[in-house]
Amino acid sequence: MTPDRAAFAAAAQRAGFALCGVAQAGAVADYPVYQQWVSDGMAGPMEYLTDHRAALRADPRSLLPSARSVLCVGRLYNTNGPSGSAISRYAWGPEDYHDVLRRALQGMVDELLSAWGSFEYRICVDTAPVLERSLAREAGLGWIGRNTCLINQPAGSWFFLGEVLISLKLTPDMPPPDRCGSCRRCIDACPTQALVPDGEGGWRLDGRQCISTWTIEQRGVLPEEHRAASGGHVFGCDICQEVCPWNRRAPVTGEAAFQPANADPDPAELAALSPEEFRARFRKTPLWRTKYSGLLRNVATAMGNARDPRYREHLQRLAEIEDESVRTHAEWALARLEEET
Ligand code: B12
Ligand code: SF4
Ligand code: SF4
Repeated sequence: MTPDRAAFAAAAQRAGFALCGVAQAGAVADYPVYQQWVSDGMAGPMEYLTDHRAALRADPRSLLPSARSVLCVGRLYNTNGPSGSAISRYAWGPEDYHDVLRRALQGMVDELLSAWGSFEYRICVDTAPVLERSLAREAGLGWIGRNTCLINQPAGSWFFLGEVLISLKLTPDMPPPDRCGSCRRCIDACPTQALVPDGEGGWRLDGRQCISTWTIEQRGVLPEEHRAASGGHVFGCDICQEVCPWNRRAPVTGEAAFQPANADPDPAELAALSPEEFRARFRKTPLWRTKYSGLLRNVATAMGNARDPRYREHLQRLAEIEDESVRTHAEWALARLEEET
């Protein structure tokens, strides 16, 4: 059977993807944007973006030489949790989205294999060296906002992206128009001025300045100015999406994996976790990425920035922990408490 888009759309919907579209597998038009971003040093500590894998992003066929199309999907993760949480919305659920999307994409592929007959494929979710937002834009899933997120007109931007590179040719979709208009809310709201002009009238995210990089990606002791600028953020940052008007009426998902289990944790409770408790609670969630010491380091920073004397005893305990980053941040936080009390 010839591969038809309707069968893909139906399979994507059955697999729980609210958004889907097709991009051609070929040279990615935005790759020069990526190259410029990397050569300007904006990847900061994220070496996986700058090492030998950087060049693979130029064309998805570097991952699957037989690829002719890219099936792009988006999965909603928005729920009715609190805004301004110390934990980013994408990490509230009891399960890691990589596992959820991969499983669902495999289900979708299995369905398409029986409909279309055999084809070669490769599933990608986040970690593969592909320019997911660019491909999704080409596949018509949304436009790139000034906050650099992919935004869909009815769905907003609270969704994950995934792709299946396949060896079959499908008719590609068209990118939608940019609907940021004259809005600048994300740029004005970013507490660290991480959204910077690209010199050509557009905007890009300087990864060295983003709270999300510091609290999720960067290991070890953070520079003092980054500690103070991280505010109450313990894992990631959502500010430039929370202020986006396109997220005002963003749909919510009922998917169990993304329900807000960790939306509003008590910092004192997090600070008191043993390594075993951390493992039991977060092993299957995105928070696992920081590991135990990374989470405690971030909790210590947030406690220092809260300048709440009730955190003193917790910080004193963290200042005794063997890991250098936790100790250093806890000592810094204790000094910060003294500044106010
Ligand atoms: C590295 C990374 C980060 C870094 C850097 C983010 C960044 N903006 O570059 C950090 C740690 C900061 C980060 C943060 C977040 N991330 Co992230 N991240 C990635 C990752 C692994 C690579 C992104 C990358 O290549 N960055 C380099 C820049 C240059 O690329 P880019 O932002 O994708 O931009 C491309 C296009 O947008 C386009 N483009 C951008 N600007 C312009 C301008 C013009 C004029 C043109 C023509 C094109 C263009 O070209 C670029 C190159 O292809 C992707 C997964 C993947 N494999 O793609 C997830 C991904 C982008 N992240 C995601 C998410 C959910 C987040 C967070 C919300 C998590 C959080 N709460 O902390 C935040 C959002 C912060 C933000 N405003 O972007 C989702 C985004 C979903 C969406 N709707 O957009 C992705 C796709 C993961 C996924 N599979 O769902 N992330
Ligand atoms: S995630 Fe936060 S720190 Fe990063 S660009 Fe957006 S508002 Fe700024
Ligand atoms: S806040 Fe405004 S400028 Fe920023 S991404 Fe949303 S619509 Fe675009």
